[in-house]
Amino acid sequence: MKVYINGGFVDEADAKISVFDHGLLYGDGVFEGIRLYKGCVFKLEEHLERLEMSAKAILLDLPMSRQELSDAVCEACRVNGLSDGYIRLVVTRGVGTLGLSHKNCKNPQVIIIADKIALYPKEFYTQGLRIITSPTRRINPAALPPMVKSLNYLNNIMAKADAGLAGCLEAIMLNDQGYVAECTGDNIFLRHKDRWATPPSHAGALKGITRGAVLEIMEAEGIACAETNITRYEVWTADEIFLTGTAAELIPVVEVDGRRIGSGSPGEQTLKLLDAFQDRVTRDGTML
Ligand code: PXG
Repeated sequence: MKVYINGGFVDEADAKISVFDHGLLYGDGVFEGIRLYKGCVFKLEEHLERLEMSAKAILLDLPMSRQELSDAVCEACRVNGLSDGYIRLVVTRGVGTLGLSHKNCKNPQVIIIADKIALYPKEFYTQGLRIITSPTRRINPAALPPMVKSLNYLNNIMAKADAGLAGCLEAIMLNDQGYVAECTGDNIFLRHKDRWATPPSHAGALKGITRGAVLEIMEAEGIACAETNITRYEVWTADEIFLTGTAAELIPVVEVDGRRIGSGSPGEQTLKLLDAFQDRVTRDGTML
C-alpha cells in the first residue's frame, strides 16, 4: 500500500511522522473518514468542506487547497488500485517544540491512507445491533465543539470501551444535559409512529455526511424528520432506530439498554432507507 505523506506517495512502511508532531503529542489536528464506491468518492466535496471547517475552528491553516486535496484523495485510491474502500484523510498540526502552543508548528502534515474497509459483520444488517447508553458523556461544546472532527477521540474511545464491556459494538453518548448526542462513531435516528427524529448538532452530534445524505433522502421521499432533543425515554420507547456513519451506512438497532426496540427486528423503513442510500452512493460521488 502507498500512503500520501509529506507531499508525495511512499510505501506504507516508510509512511512515518515525527515524534514532535503535535498531532501525536496532543491530538492536535483534524481528520475525515471517506468511502469509495465503485470508483466514486462519496460526497468528497462535503467531506473536504467539513475538514476545512474543522481546521478553521482549531486555527489550523490547511496547507493544500480543496482542489489539491481532492486530487490527492483520488490519486491515493488510484495508486492503490482501489475501486471500493475507505479513505482516511488526516491533517496534523505538524512538528513543533514541546509545549501546547500551536504557533510554533509551521508545517501541518497531510496524510492520506486509502485501504479496504472493515464493515460491521453482515448479520447485524439483518438482525440489528444491540447497544447501550454509555456513562461517558459527549464532550461539552464549550470545551471543544463536537462538530470538529479532531484527532481528540479519547472521549469516544472511552464510550466505545463501555460498549465493549457490555458486549456491544456501539454506545449512545448523552450530552451534559442528558439528551442524546450521538453514538461513538455514528449518528442516531429514531421513529415514533410516523415521525423520525435525530439530535441536532448543538446537542453534541457531529454533522455526519451519512446523516446529511439520509436527511436528503427522507426529504425527497416526503418522510418527516425533526432535528430535535431526544431523551433516553424516547430511545427506549421508539418504534425504530438506526445509526448512520461512513463505515456503517445505515445499521438497524433492535435493543437499547436491555429494552427491545419495536418488534425486535430491523425496522421496515430503516431497510427501505438503507436501500435508497445504497442506490445513491455512486450518484453523489467524485469519479476517480
Ligand atoms: N459521529 C462521530 C463522533 C463520528 O466520528 C460519525 C458520527 C458519522 O459521520 P459520517 O460523516 O461518517 O457519516 C462519525 C464518523 C471508524 C471511524 O474508524 C468512524 C468515524 C469516526 C472515526 C472513526 O470507523 N465516524
